Amino acid sequence: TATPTSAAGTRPTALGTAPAGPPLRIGMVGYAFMGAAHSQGWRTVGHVFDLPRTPHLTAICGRDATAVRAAAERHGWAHAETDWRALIARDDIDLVDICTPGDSHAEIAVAALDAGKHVLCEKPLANSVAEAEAMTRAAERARAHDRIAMVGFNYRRVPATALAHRMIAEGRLGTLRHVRVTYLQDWLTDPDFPLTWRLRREHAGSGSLGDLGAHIVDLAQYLAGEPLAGVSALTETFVRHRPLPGTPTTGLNASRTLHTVDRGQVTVDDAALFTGRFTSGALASFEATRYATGRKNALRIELNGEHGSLAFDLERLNELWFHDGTEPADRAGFRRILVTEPDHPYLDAWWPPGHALGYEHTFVHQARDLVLAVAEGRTPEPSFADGLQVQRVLAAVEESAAKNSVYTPIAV
Ligand code: SOE
Repeated sequence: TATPTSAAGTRPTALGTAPAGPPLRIGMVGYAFMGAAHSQGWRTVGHVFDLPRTPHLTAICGRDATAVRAAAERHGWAHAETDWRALIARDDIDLVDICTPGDSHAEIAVAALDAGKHVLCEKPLANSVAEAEAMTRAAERARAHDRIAMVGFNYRRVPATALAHRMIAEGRLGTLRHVRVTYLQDWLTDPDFPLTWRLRREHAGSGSLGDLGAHIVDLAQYLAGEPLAGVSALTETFVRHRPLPGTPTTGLNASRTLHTVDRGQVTVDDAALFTGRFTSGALASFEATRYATGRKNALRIELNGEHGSLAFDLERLNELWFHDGTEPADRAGFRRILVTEPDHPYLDAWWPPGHALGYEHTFVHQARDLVLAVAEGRTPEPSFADGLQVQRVLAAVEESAAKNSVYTPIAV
């Protein structure tokens, strides 16, 4: 699948030509939603950005031989494997990209790092703090051999959130007071949605908390530039039993044809709400749910500082809203920055000014940042240590929710 190189050592790209660097041979484990998204990132990145190394889609791995061959064909991978250990053992793989459910992250990542591969691992880093600690120790061991590990919090790679990060680092907000974050989806509102792996603790670790909460904890800490010092939480599972995925039982509609009449127990949270305090004393609130009817992928964050505020909504991801509180009061107010210009993060490589990007570009940017870190031999961000810290926040949320310790019931 190597891109043809001309005699002059350049290759055609979407936007012109780019030098062909030495290959960075990728092996991916998993081929469902995230596998497809990461494949798109690896396939595209060398055609858009000038990179010191050129990603090659060398091999993709999954347990179902027919399905993984189809995925290889569809996404442009040269080889298909059915055993991740065989993938790691290949000497034509430099970097292992883990796109499986959380229950296999630790085993695959530790084995890959110990075998001398670089690793990219989907979020959340693991299903428990203990697993994340083992992964972080493996990343530290690998660092001694110039191998690096990154966790895939792709929402850091939206140009608008990267611009927010730059503006906050420049001090445009001053001392931070509030961070308000929600991640709202609605794909579980149907009580007959089947009991897939995301609803089972043994596979997913937790529910909305790990799936969506991990993203907003990472983004909030990344933008605030500091970690959370403590949390107080409530979690809830609204629908406790759901149809088991299995033999077709009814032909009522396409979404129900794969369910059985038997129901199984949902063993994760459906929603998580928590408040938190950053180490500086800034206060934060978080909400992660799959029951926000009508909200599809609404990751919203607002930060208020002593000199200004920033606001972002993933459903309008080319926009960043900024209130500059140092402007004269008679003209100050939130204004929209259209984050589509060559001066904005990542955008000098894309289209002419004013041309919008989307969700899938975050995976291209993630691949770019990782290739640069590999070539420069530096620990990428977010590192496994960053992923571990998020895992600790998730564990604290579960602990607080289980204890109900600071939740004060109100008499009715
Ligand atoms: C499903 O809730 C999901 O696909 C998450 O797993 C992703 O991490 C998020 O980016 C979009 O929603």
